[in-house]
Amino acid sequence: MHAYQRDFIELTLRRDVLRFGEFTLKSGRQSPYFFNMGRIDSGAALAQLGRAYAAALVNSGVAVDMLFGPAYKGIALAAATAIALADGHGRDLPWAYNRKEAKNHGEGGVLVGAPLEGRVLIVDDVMTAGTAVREALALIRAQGATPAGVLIALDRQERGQGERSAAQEVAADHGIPVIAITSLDDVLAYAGEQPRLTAEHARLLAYRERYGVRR
Ligand code: OMP
Repeated sequence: MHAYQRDFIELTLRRDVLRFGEFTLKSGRQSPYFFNMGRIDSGAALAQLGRAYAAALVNSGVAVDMLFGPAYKGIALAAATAIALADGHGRDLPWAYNRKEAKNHGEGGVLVGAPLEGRVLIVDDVMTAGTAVREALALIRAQGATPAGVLIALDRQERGQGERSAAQEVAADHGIPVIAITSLDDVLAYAGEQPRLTAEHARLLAYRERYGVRR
C-alpha cells in the first residue's frame, strides 16, 4: 500500500466517510461497511481528498487531457482534483461537469466548463455496479471526446451480473483503466493491521467471500 492510500484510509475513518455497521446498498446488498463521501464536508478535508485523487492519477501514469465530474457528487471531486494537480504537480488541466437537467436560459445546455475534447478522465466517488460511470462515458462519447479512464476513491470490487467486478467490466467494455485511490482489498489490509478493527476485518472478509470477485 502506498503512503497516500494509507493516509486516505485514515482520513476516511477520521471523517466518518468509511463506517462499519449494517448498510443497504443501491444494489440491495447488505454491507458491513459504507463509504459516504458526503462526510468530506470541510475545506481541509476536501483539499486532502483532492491530493489523494491527484496522487492516484499521477501514480497510475495514465495520460489525460482534461477532467470531468459527473453531477452531482463528481463535480466537487473533479474540482478538488484539478486544484491538487495544479498546486501539487504543476499540471493545469481543463475541467468540466454536467447538469442533471438541461438549462434553457443563460448559457444553456448540460455541460459547464471546458469543452469536452481529447482524453477525458471521469472523477467519481465509489463504484459498485458502475451505473453512474456508464452514463458519464456515454456523455463524453456523444461529444466526440475520448474517455481516458475513471478515477474513483473506492473500488468495492464486487461482482456485477457476472463473475467480474463493475470496474473490471467497465475497463474491458470500454478499453479504459479504472484507477482507484483504494479498493476493498486495501481496506481489508488496513483493518487487518489494526487490533481495534479485528471484528470489522472478519465481517469484511465474509462479505468479500460472498460478493467479491473471484481471486
Ligand atoms: P454504482 O453507480 O452502482 O456503481 O454505485 C455507486 C454509488 O452507490 C455511489 O455513487 C453511491 O451513490 C452509492 N454507494 C456509496 O456511496 N458508497 C458505498 O459504499 C456503496 C454505495 C452503493 O450503494 O453501492
